[in-house]
Amino acid sequence: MTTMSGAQITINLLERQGVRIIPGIPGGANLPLYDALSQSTRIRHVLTRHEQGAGFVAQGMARITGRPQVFFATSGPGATNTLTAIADAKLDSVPCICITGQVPTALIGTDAFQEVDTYGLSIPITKHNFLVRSAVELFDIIPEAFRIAASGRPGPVLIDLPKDIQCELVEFDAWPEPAQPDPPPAFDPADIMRAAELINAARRPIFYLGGGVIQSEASPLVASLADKCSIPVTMTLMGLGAMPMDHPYAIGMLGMHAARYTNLALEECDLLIAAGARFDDRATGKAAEFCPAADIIHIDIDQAELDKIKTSHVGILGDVREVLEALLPLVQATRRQDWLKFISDLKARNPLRIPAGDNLRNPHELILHAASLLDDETIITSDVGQHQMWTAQMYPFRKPRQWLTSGGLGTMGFGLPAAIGAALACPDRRVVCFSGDGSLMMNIQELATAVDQNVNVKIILMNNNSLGLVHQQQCLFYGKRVFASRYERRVDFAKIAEGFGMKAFDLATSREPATTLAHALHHDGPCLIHAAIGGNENVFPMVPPGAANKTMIGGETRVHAVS
Ligand SMILES: Cc1ncc(C[n+]2csc(CCOP(=O)(O)OP(=O)(O)O)c2C)c(N)n1
Repeated sequence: MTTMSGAQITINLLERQGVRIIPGIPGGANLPLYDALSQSTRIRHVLTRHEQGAGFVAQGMARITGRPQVFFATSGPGATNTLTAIADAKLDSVPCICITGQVPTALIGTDAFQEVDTYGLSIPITKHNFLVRSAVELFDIIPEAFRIAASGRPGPVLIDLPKDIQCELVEFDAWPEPAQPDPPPAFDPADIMRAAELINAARRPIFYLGGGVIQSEASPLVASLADKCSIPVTMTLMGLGAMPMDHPYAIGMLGMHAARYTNLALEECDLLIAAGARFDDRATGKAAEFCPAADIIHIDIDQAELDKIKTSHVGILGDVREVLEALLPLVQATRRQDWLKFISDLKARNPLRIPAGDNLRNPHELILHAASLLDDETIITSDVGQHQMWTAQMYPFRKPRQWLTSGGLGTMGFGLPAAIGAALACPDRRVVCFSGDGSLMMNIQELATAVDQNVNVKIILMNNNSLGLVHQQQCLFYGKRVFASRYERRVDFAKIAEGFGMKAFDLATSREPATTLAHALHHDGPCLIHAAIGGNENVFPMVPPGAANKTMIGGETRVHAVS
C-alpha cells in the first residue's frame, strides 16, 4: 500500500501519461499541486507571465506534437485568464488539458476569495470538464481527460481541482494504465464505394483540405489520390502545409483572402472532396453560393460536422487517413487534362499578385525574403491580423505542422506563446513568429518567458502602428471612417524587448536590412526583429464578409505574379 496526496497522485499520473513540460502560474488554490510538482524529476515547469500565455504555450506544444499537453492555473482570476486559450483550442481542435486550482470543497458556492465557477464557465468551450470531488477519483479522471482530449476530434479538457482534494491522502496499491486515444470510428465500405463512383464520374474535382488532414497525418494519401486522379488541392488556413504549396496540384488557400484563381476554380468544380474541413465561413464565403456546381464528399471524424453547413452527397464519418487509404485503390487513374489546363489558364489570368522587388518595408517581400532564408524544418507561428493573412498567402509551407496559427477563434496574442511552446517541444528546430504590433502587445509579457527558457524563437514584428486588419475593413466597408484602429503613440519595441533581456534588431534603422534580417534569423537564442511596414497596405484579394467567394475585391493590379 502507498499513501499519497491528491496533488502527488495528479503529478504522478501526469508523468505516467508522458507529460514532460507544464506551463502555468501558481497561486493559493493550486499550491499543493505546485509543491508536488517541485518534487517531480520528470516534469519541468515553465513559469509564464500570464495564464493565457501558459495556455498558448501548451497549445504550441500540442499543435506541433499532436499529443495532449497540460497547463496549470490557480482558481478565480488564474482560471478566467485561461478561458481564451481554452476556447481557442476548442475551435481549432487542439488536445490540451487545463488543470485549475479551486477553493476548498466546503467553500464552493460561498463567494470565497478567488472563487469562480470554473466548471460552469468552461462548459461551452471544452470538449469535456471535471470538478474533482475526492482524491480517489483522480485515478479515473486524469487518464480519462487524456483519452477524451486525444480521441476522435481532439479538443481541450478542463479539470477543476479543489485545494482540499489536492491535500487529501489516499491509500492505494496500483496505478491505472496510461490512457490511449480511442480507435477512430469504423466507416461504412458502401460510402467509400459511392465516393469512388463520384470521383470516377467527376470531370472537375477539387480536394478541399482542412486541419483534420494534418491531425490524421493524411497528407501522403491526399498527394497519392491527387496524383492518381489529377485532382487540384486547395487548403484552409488550418490546412496549410497539408500539401506543399509548390506541388503541381496545389492551388493555394481558399476563401476570404484566396488568390482569385483558387476561388474561381471552386466556382467551376463539379465535385468537392472536403477532408477534415468544416466549411468555415472564412473559407466558404456565403455558404449557399459556395461551389454552386459541385456534388460534395465530406470526410470528417466528427459526426457533428457532416451536413452542418452544406449537405453532402456522400458523408463519411471516419479518420481521414483511413478513409483515403480505403478509397485509393477504388478510384481509376485518370488524367483530367482539360480540367488541369483550365486551372492553369485561370491561374495565369488571375494569379496571386504581389509587388516585385526586395523592399523589406513591404510586407509581402519581407515574408518572401525571410522564407528564402529559412528551411522547411522551421516552424512558423503567427498572430492575428493582416500579417497573418499575408503570411498564409506568401509563405511556401511544405510540411504538415509547419504552420501554427489561431484559425477558428482568431486570437491576437497567440503567436509568441505558441512559438515558445513549439520551441520547447522541438528544441532542435527554429521557430519564427510573424506578429503585428497590436497582437504582440496582447501577450508581450511572454518575452520574459522566452528569455527565461532561451528558446530558439525569432519574432518578426510587422509594425504598422495600427490594428491593420481593422483599419483595412474601415477603409473598405465603413466609408473610410478610420476609428480606434490607429495607435496615437509609437512604441519602442526594441527597447521593450531589451528590457525583458531579449536581443532586438531593427530593420527600419539598419543600413542593410536584408543582411540584418539574415543575421537576426541566425542569432543564437530568442530575438525580436522589428520591421516597420507601411500603414496603408491591404490584404488583397478580399471577399467582403458575408459575400460569396466570387465577389472578390482587389488584387488585380500589382506588378508580378507568384508562381
Ligand atoms: C483578442 C482579439 N481582440 C480583437 C481582435 C479583432 N482584431 C482582428 S485583427 C485585429 C488587428 C490586429 O492588429 P495587429 O496585430 O497589429 O496586426 P495587423 O493587422 O496590423 O497586421 C483586431 C483588433 C482579435 N482578433 N483578437
